[in-house]
Amino acid sequence: MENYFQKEIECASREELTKIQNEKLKEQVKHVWENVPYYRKKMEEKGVTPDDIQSIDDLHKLPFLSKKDLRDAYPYGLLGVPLKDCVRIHSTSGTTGKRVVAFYTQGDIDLWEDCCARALAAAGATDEDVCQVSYGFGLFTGGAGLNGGSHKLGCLTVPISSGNTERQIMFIQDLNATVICCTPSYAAYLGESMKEMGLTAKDIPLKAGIFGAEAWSEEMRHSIEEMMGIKAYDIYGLTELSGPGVAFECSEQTGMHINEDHFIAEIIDPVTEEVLPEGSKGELVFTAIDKKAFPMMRYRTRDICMFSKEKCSCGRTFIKMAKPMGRSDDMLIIRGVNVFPSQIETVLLEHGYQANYQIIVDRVNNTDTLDVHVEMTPEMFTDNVQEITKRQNDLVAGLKSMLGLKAKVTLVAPKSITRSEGKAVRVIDNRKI
Ligand code: DLL
Repeated sequence: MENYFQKEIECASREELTKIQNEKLKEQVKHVWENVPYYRKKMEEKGVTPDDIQSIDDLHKLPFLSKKDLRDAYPYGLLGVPLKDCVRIHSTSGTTGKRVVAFYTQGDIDLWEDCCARALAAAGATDEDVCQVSYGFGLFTGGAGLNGGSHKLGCLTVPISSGNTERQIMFIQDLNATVICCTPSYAAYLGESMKEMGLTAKDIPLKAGIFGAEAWSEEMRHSIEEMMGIKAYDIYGLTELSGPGVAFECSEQTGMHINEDHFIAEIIDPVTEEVLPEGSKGELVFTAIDKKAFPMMRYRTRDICMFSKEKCSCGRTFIKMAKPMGRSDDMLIIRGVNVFPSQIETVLLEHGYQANYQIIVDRVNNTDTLDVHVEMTPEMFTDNVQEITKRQNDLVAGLKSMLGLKAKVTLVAPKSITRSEGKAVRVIDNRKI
């Protein structure tokens, strides 16, 4: 039986949802107009006033916000409430430029935790479960968000944070953890470590995992599910919009339901900024309609994605987003060809490798080079040069057919690529362009 946290709203009719969105949007536009001079100026420049926004059909009239705006307004320029009404900040893990700092009122945290509780419930969690939260705690939103959601649902919550893999496995076994939350790359690492310790799925009490914060493929899902004997659910979110829980997967596992009573989603053409028709692939844009301290209006996520409005067997009526297919800003352009790291990952997993790889891009004699370092699994590890060459050639052919590009593939020993306890570092771009 499907499990919900807030069934009434999660399964509301389209009419009810639209009514909620219309009302919240109007109120939110008034809120930013009155309290966020930075955004009011943008509206004025576009000749839009709150009176022009009467329903979600008018959303397209509003100006966008982008990462650049967040940088320009750093740190307080987009605050929607007095600082004394804020109770917490979180920040992105970005490595370049200023980090994004997002602010929360107690009410904002409350609705964020509701979103995370919905995600956990959709993965089958109840107050009978022990939920190990192995996302990082601190400025990163993963730990705090899922921790709050787990509390709301009444799970026995284990706020262990990431790292110390042996202790993670010991707690899972000793405390009988049934649900685990972490990045998919850390889940894969945990799975491998369990295998090395001689543990099989039967020795591990886990039944579900909530994995997100980075791209992961279907193949990786199957491999984690098999190693841990669980069902692996995807969860999506970003700091600017609270954190995890903007969208979450249900038992159907065919996309993530967007929490539409809190976030209105659009798909735009990243170049022309036009809203694209249903079913198109483009950049995801979100408007947070009831978050007060950091009210993001038409925020350009840079994530490339598409929606599905098909009826879902789980009973939820929220539209679904596909797994993000890459970011418009981490798309590599190699010899003029657009390459997403996720495409390379798909080829590796199809050939029986785990998602332990690194993509190294460089420019030699004015030509881009693409090197992919891939770890062999312990089962395929060998020092037979012929065997390794054959394996490498197979991957070169697979990548050529996926990308239309010749890559150099180097197979490396198991566990020789540095593991991440949070988001994995997949790409090293040495080009000085
Ligand atoms: O990663 C929030 C989060 C924490 C989501 C835990 C899920 C679980 P940021 O650090 O601000 O926030 O990074 C946001 O990560 O724009 C996507 O590019 C990427 N991302 C997040 N979830 C997924 C996912 C958190 N399920 C950025 N699949 C987003 C693919 C994801 N990419």
